[in-house]
Amino acid sequence: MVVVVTLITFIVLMTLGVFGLLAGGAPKASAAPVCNAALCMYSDANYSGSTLTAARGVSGDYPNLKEKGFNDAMSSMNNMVNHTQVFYSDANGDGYRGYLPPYAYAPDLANIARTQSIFGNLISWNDVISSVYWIG
Ligand SMILES: [Ca+2]
Repeated sequence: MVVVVTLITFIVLMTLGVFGLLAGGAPKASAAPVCNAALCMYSDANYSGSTLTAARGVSGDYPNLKEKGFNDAMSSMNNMVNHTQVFYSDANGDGYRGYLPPYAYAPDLANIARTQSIFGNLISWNDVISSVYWIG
């Protein structure tokens, strides 16, 4: 009986999302690892896989990520400085444009919408970024 009540309580709490809230809720800023650069870009979600770093300013711009072996590869990133980073789906600042605000973390670009298909499906930023620039 105790097991059944415990199980039902567990299911109810899961349904209410209580464990999700206890685990930290929506923003997971603290989950990001320390990035020893102004910007860190990763080939996998949750700051894993291959890493490409960038300094702040023009020297940290990558107009063509193909030259860095990072074209259409980025799945997470974190911005460690008080400047905005802008990224594009194509090289040389072409295509779709997105922003990573100062000190913002993006643990999974698959969850960030780039556009919407004609059927209404959200199309993400995962594995499409081809250029990045610092602004401000
Ligand atoms: Ca691309």
